[in-house]
Amino acid sequence: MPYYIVIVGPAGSGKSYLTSALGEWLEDQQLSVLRLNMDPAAEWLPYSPDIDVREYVDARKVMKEYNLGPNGALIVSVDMLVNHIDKIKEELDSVRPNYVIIDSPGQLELFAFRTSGPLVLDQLVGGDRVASLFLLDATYVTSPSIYASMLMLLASVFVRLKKPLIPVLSKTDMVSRKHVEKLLSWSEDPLVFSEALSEETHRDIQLSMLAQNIVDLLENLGLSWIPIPVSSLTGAGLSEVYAALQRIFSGGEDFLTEEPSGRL
Ligand SMILES: Nc1nc2c(ncn2[C@@H]2O[C@H](COP(=O)(O)OP(=O)(O)OP(=O)(O)O)[C@@H](O)[C@H]2O)c(=O)[nH]1
Ligand SMILES: [Mg+2]
Repeated sequence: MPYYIVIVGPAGSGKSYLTSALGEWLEDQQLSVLRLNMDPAAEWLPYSPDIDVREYVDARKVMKEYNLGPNGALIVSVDMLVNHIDKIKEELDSVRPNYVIIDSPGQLELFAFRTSGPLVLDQLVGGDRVASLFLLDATYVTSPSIYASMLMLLASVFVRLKKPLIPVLSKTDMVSRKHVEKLLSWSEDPLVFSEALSEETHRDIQLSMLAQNIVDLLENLGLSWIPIPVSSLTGAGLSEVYAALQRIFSGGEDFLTEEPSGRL
């Protein structure tokens, strides 16, 4: 059975580009990949999806038909997907790839925090092994407080999706090496993170304590919070992402899925 990789993250964080880059990387390792676009509102994708939910529900049509705004249309569209799950699953089962990469909808909160998003995902994955990649956009995480809020968002998404979750720092080719190193230093040492947060917030005691509280929360949830730096443009970090996925899927052993099939 395939392994499922669900790519989640805030709007514009690089989900679709990572779907594309990771898909190509896996195919380079002679693994077959099925790319599933789960965003009914996607206008353009940097890859050609093997399964596309827009063929079942198109948010643009829903918007016109029901006189809704973009967010309302996305909510209704994801709700409507529930009715098409059997067909989508049938499409999936007919291919039997090694990996299924699911590119999730742009509006994270409409997907993860409402009822139907996680429901659709659970029905798609069934009992197969699954891990999610949570994207932290390196161009966006520019201060300790943004980093803190992103880690809390990561915890919230984990609580909703209930899938093993790997934090990934996306778009690292767009920022300096120094910026990436600074970010990693916050991740690797709660004291450094705490000090940075304290400095940013002019020594606000409660906010300074937040760093340790967040680290404790993530630790208690069994989550790693040290992101893997990647670039979908250069391919940097993709092998580390693969290794982290393998650790989840197979307890560290690097083996193929049970029924390896040819390239798609
Ligand atoms: N330089 C660089 N740009 C990237 C990378 N990943 C994504 N981008 C750019 O970031 C923008 C958003 O990327 P997407 O992959 O569409 O992001 P997304 O999370 O799928 O966006 P939504 O689905 O709209 O929420 C695009 O303009 C990409 O060109 C990267 O690794 N490097
Ligand atoms: Mg996208």
